Amino acid sequence: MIWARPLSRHPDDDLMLARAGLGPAERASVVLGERRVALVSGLDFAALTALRAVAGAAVTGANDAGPDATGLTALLRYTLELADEWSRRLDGELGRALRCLLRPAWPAPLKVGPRTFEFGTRTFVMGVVNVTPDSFSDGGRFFDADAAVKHALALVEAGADLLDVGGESTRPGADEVPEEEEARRVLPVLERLARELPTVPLSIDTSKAAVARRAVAAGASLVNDVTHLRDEAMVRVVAETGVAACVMHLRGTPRTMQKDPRYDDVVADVLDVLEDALRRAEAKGVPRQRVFVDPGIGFGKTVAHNLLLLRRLGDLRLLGAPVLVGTSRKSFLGQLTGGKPANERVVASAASAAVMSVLGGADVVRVHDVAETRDALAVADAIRAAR
Ligand code: HH2
Repeated sequence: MIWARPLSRHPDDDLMLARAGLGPAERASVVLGERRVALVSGLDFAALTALRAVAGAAVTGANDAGPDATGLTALLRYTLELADEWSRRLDGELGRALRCLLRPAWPAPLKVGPRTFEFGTRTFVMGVVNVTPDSFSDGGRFFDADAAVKHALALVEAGADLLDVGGESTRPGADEVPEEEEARRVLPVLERLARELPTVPLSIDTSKAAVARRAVAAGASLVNDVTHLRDEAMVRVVAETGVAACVMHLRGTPRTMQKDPRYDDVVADVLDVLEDALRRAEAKGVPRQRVFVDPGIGFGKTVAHNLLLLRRLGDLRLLGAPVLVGTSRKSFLGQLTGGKPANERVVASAASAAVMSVLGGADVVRVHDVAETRDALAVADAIRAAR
C-alpha cells in the first residue's frame, strides 16, 4: 500500500505563535501554511508520476526510477491545504494516502461497554488478567478463577480503566489451547467480573471466534485478537455483537513469529496489515473508530523493530483508529536493561508507557503493573499537556 507518513509535527506551534502576539486568524493561517514533510512509500512508477503531476517540485527523491520500478519512496513537502487539494485530484491509493495526512490527531470518543473513552485527555490503562498456567511473566499465578478475580479487583483498585482477560498464552513457542479449555478458563472469570465490576469494560484476549462470542455473552465488550481478525468468523462476531475490537500486528503465529523476523520497512508493514484488517471490518459494517490498532510489540519483531515502532507510533494515527500498545514486561525491555527477568522489568515497562505518552502515540497501554504505570503516566501525561 502507499503511505504518506508525516516526518514532523509541531502541535505546540500555536502556543508559541500566540506568545509572539499573533491573533487566532493569523495563527491559523501560519499553522495551515506551515510546510510539512511526508515520506511517501510504496509507490510504483505510475503513482510517482501521478504525484509529480499534481504536486510538481514539492516531490523529491526517486529521481532515477524507471517505468518498471516499484516500492519507491519519495519526499513530499506539503501544507494541510495542499494535501487536501492534491488528495481531491488523485484517486485510488495515492488519494487515500494523502487524505490520511488530514486526519485529526486524536480519534473519536469510543464507547466500550459501560464506559466512553475520550482520547487525548490522558493515556488509559488496560490491566492484564492471564488465566493461564504458562504466560510469559505471570503464568500459573492467576490460573484459578478465584485468584484471577481477586487479581482483577486489585488491578481496578490500583487504577485500571479496563481489564483484558486471556486464557491462552501468546508467548513465542506457546502451545495452542483447545477451544473448550480456553472457554472453561475465561468464562467464569468474565461472568463474575461483569457482576462485581459493572462499570469496568472487560476485554477478551482470544483469537478464537467461538470463544469471543461466548465471552461477549458472559460480559466482554471488547474483543482483543492478536491475529488481527484474520479469521472472517471473528469479524462476524464483532459485527453481529456490536462490541469494540483490537487488531494487533503479528508476523506468522506465536509458535513461529520470533524465527528471524525481517522487514523492508517494519512501520509500513504494520500499517498495511492493520489497514487491511480495518477494511475487512468496515466491509462487515464495523466502523474503524470502534477498532483499536496495535503494532504488536514483540510479536515477530527484533529489539530494533520494536524500538522503531515505538518511536514512530504517531504514524499509526494515519489509520484513523485509537491506538493500543502492550510493552509490559516484554523481553526487549529485559535486553535493554542488562538481561533482567520478566518480574524485574516494572520500571522499564512504566518508562516505556511514559515515553509513549509524551510521543503522543498510545491511547491505551496494556500492562501488568497498573499502580506503577498510572504513576508514570500521571507525570508523562501532565508534561505532554503542559501549556
Ligand atoms: N501482548 C500479549 C498478549 N496479548 N494483546 C494486545 N492487543 N497487545 C499486546 O501487546 C499483547 C496482547 C502478551 O502478554 P501477556 O498476555 O502477559 O503474555 P502471554 O501471551 O504469555 O499470556
